[in-house]
Amino acid sequence: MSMRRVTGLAVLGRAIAGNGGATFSTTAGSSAAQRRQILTSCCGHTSPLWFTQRQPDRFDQSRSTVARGVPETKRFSVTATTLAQDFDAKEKFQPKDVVLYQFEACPFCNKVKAFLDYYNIQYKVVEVNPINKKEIKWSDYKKVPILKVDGEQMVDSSDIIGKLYQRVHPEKSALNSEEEKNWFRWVDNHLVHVLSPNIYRTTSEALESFDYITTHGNFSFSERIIGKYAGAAAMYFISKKLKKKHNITDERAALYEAAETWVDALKGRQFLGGLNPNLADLAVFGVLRPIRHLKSGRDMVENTQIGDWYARMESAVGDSGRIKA
Ligand SMILES: N[C@@H](CCC(=O)N[C@@H](CS)C(=O)NCC(=O)O)C(=O)O
Repeated sequence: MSMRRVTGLAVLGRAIAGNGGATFSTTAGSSAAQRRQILTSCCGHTSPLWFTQRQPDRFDQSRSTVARGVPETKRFSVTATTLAQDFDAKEKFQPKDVVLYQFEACPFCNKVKAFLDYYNIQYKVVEVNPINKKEIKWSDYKKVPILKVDGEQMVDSSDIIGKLYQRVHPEKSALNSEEEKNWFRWVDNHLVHVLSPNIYRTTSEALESFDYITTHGNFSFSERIIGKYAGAAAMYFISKKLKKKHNITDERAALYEAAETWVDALKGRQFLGGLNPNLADLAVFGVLRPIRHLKSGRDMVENTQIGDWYARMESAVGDSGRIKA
């Protein structure tokens, strides 16, 4: 297997947990261009304009009324109205042709998928080969996710979610409260960085992760077989560097702490959004979904309180709107 393929797999491996800008020396023999590819491949952080927009909205007012505790008799009707509004919103925006260009395990792509699934938007998936990225040659943007909505190209997971939200809820703007905004950002700024050191923590976990990545991703037969071992070995070492870069001493402790921090943020509510998930709920769920059934995800659910919220999210998000090719 060529070094180019190994580094390509390493790119995807790092992409699964969205670690940007790590420096490392484990791919001895890789060219400067290949190293540059790895250094630039992952997951920059942007603060799109729509983060700063804020507007009160009917929907959130009714939600906070419930939180403040209206009398039982009124509560049912407020709750029912809130749920009905969310249900209506889910049916409102139905574009004809939605195509997601993605890496199956990329956290940013999974944020977008959680949104599409929650709002029952049907979409096709084009799995991009991380090594040659030939499926997105047509675009000037060289990362995933890219979403095409009735021919319109949208890029950057947060921008995509912001734009889609405004189409689903034209009467309001995305990220309505400081709380939702801050936790939405926390996903990109903190949570994704904790994932990679966990899923490649030991050689067997790195192999388990690459087994998942290579079976779900777009790889040729030989890339799949060799990539599993080469990618796992590369990522095992890279993840140690990432751990240092993000000042993580005990990766599992950091994962559990992130999970508990999130549960604390819920303050006893079903979702951060109250009775329904908001964009921060969807983002946290999106990035955790690919790791949930890996050892790190199983450990996280066994050792923290996050399992109940995760299960509620699974049922709120429901079946995927992904159209089988
Ligand atoms: N800020 C972007 C980050 C996207 C990103 O870094 N994607 C990675 C995969 S997780 C990628 O496409 N890397 C490949 C490359 O840059 O060559 C977002 O939120 O969508």
